Amino acid sequence: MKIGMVCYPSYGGSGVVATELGYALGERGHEVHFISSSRPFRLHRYHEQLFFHEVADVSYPLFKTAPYTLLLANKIVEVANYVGLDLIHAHYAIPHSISAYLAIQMMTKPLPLVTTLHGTDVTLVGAFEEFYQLTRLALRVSDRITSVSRALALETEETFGRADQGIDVIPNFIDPKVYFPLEGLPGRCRKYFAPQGEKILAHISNFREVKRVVDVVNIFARVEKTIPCRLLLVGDGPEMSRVEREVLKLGLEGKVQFLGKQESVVEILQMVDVFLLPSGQESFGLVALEAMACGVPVVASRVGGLPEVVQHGKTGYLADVGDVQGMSEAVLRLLSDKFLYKAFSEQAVHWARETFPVERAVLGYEKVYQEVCLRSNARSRRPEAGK
Ligand code: GMT
Repeated sequence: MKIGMVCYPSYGGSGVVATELGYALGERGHEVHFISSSRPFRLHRYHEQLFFHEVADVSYPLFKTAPYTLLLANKIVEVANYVGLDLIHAHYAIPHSISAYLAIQMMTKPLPLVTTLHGTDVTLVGAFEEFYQLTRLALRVSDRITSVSRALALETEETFGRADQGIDVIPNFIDPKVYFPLEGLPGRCRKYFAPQGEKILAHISNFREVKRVVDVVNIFARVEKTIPCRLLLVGDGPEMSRVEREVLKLGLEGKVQFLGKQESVVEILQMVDVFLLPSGQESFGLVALEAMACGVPVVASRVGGLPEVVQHGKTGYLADVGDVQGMSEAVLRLLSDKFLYKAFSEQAVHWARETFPVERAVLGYEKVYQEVCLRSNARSRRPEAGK
């Protein structure tokens, strides 16, 4: 199949999922055409079945900002005509499914549209009154809707009503050939960050308010009073200044390291002891899965899709949003009992590999693609009414 993959290029789980799915589909012989404002950040390995089409950025005195949704729609039509796409797979309803829908209206042979919901498109953006009708339209005009967790599917149905065709849950996934623990070996840079053998806690995100990175710092502050440890903060975003101020306020500057945006996080995860994800909302929490696949237990909030990803009391611990005390106690429990820690670490790897393998997700998406294409072929063969 020739698939038009529309996604955000910037740091974030949805772009990672679209890109990794693209590589896996390429391996299975499909042709994948990424259409985005710039090259998705994980699309760096050459693959003969993968292509990238950049959406132009035009400036014109009348435009306050470039109308990206329209430019994207135009690009989708160009790519579809030129390469002969079989379908469009939009990651994120707003604006990608809307652009794809507009593009389809411009085509002589309309293509099927698959939309994957990643979370903030429904829980935050979609629920804003300003985007509500558009998100509803995106859901209605998609031939198939997939969601990355059961919680998100449910929330979508609660917010927008039940979609005619229902929502297929295809959980996010990992490739264990990429995400694996460094058995018995200390991570490469562990000595650099924790020279006295301190434990390492870590958090990776885009530092948006929803990630509650200030909670991460406060959890760390409580843990390090009892157990010598270091905190690695990976990523950047709007909350960065607030987080830096909190670190200074608590006098933790020698113990907290800011690593900024990193393209590959596996080397970091492989040297970490506990991963923290105290988000206020999380439809899945891909980075928690990546951490578990590297043998790192996760302490996270009991919210959204996280309980589907982290097994409370087996691969990590969950606590209520904002329960800094509960989360720090959970970290201390893990770090002060080496038998418990080993069991959690092994269970995390096993759970991540068995429950979220890339192969299962690719087969799930392939099935959805085949079904929408079959249905659309049947539709185009159907004689028009009255003829
Ligand atoms: O979490 C973010 O801020 C980024 C966002 C994205 O669009 O990349 O993540 C969402 O999609 C990821 C991939 O499906 C999920 O793992 C994240 O849980 C989800 N984020 C939220 O729901 C806040």
